[in-house]
Amino acid sequence: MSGVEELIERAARDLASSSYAIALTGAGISTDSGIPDFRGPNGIWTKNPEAEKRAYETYFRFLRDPAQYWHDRLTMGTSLLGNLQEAKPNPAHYALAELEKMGIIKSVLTQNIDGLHEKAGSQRVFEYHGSIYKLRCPSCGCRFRYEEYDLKGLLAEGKLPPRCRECSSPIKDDVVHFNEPIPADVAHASLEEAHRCDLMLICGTSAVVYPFAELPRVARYRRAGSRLFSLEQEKRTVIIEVNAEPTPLTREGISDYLIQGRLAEVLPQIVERVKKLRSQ
Ligand code: CNA
Repeated sequence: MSGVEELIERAARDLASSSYAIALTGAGISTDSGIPDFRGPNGIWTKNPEAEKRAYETYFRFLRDPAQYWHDRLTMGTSLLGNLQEAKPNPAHYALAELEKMGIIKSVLTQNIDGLHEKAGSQRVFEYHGSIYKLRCPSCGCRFRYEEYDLKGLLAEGKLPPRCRECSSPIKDDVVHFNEPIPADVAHASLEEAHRCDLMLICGTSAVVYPFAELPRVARYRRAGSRLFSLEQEKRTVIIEVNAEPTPLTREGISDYLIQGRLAEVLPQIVERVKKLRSQ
């Protein structure tokens, strides 16, 4: 067995014996669906650091002038990530959905905004940085589908910005931009999952964007006695990374081991091994 095969076997055994496994995912799980990541060797920020600097302004532009923000969104060019709506899940997304169906993975906490986990069949997904398919009210937290608003009509009638149907505040896209707080509901639910899990499978994230990158640390260093802590989970959380390259989690020893490879190849192999173990 090669080193990677041994680690795939180890991950399958760890998953099969876990009682509350969760997956954390980042842009790397969607590169095989044709969506570029940000910080991999061909990432958007790696190739265009100026675009990253501009992205730090986006949320402030919304706060300063929501009508102008929406005007620009509706009248200017395409997204940096291309046409995300066209993208299809790849074998890595399906593998996580299958592990959930098998009762092993209890939730997916994703930084991705592309909706591909749901398209692959994952049921319990927390979209930490929002979704391209939704709008959100920053004041009261309500979310709406894009179809519920006639944005082009509001633009034509000079009635931007769109307003929340519950509290009338200006609403924005659900995607969380730099400097924007993580919506309270997903922030709270994700923290709870990180406290609760006994296995964390971290897939395709450079683990440098906070507060998401805090979640593996929460799982590693959670303290006995926490309100969210049950006796059953007092053993050390197993933290597995699957990534094309080492990350700060690897280097700081937050993860127990790294399976270095392509997610669309590694995750389906893990699922196959889990199935074999279960049938023995
Ligand atoms: P990132 O910082 O771009 O890191 C991606 C990581 O995945 C890197 O370490 C890569 O080496 C690794 N990687 C890339 N492709 C593969 C692969 N096929 N197999 C294994 N590993 C791979 O992305 P993060 O998610 O860590 O950063 C968080 C940002 C990125 C969030 O705000 C996201 O919203 C944002 N983002 C999302 C998408 C999406 O929704 N698909 C795409 C690009 C960026």
